[in-house]
Amino acid sequence: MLIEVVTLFPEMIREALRHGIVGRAQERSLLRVGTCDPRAYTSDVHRTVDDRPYGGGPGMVMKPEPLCAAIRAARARLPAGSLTVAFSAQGERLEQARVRALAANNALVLVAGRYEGMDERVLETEVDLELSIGDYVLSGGELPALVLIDALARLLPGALGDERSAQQESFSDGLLDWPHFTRPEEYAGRRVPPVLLSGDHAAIDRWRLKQALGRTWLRRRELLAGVTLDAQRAALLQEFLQEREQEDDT
Ligand code: 9D3
Repeated sequence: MLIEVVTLFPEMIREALRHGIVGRAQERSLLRVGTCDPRAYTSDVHRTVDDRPYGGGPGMVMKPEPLCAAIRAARARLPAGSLTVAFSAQGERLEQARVRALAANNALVLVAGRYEGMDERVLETEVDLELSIGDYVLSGGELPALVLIDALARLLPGALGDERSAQQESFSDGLLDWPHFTRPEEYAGRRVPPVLLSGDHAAIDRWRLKQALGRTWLRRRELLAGVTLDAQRAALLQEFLQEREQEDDT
């Protein structure tokens, strides 16, 4: 997958992507991320990329010409027809289903805004899709672009280095994770659930699925609307809730 990020802070993008799974995906050439800085497409001595908003008010707006030139230069480095995605607080909320859909593209231009935003005409003429990562105020689109790149990289075949993802997906897709434990067996006066030490893999799978269902019910009930609870899962959730009531009584 080829990605070009249009940004006034190219170092912020490059630095962040050196680490972990995304860094390894780039080393393995599963992913290549380039950057394109609108400041390189200015012609005035001050290399101006922003200007005051028409109509007045606080803050500055990204000027259309250098931003647009950078987007076009980024696009020219990629195969024809690449999708252009801009990050703004006005965009549609990014969710895993959208990440999966975007992972089907072999090239993307990601546009990270700064200041109060980009001139609306650039969004209208150059951008296919506007995305937000959630309802909180950030300083620009770089972290959102990095969030998308991270989520995309994990879906590239070979990026995780094992088949874990596919296996886990069929088992607990759409649910929260079960609790994880590692050594020591007792920590802070709390023991690891005995079933995890039993070596009974069927019982362990059953316990994990039960915990995943129970935690999803307790913490993110709305997620259960998106998964089908077959008879076995419904029974496991009932078991979880009954065990929890018994714990509350003791
Ligand atoms: C007048 C109010 N503005 C500042 C408080 C609104 C505003 C402008 C620019 C709010 C945020 C930003 C910069 N944010 C992004 O570029 C952004 C973002 C975000 O802030 N939250 C979640 N997702 C995204 S994607 C891009």
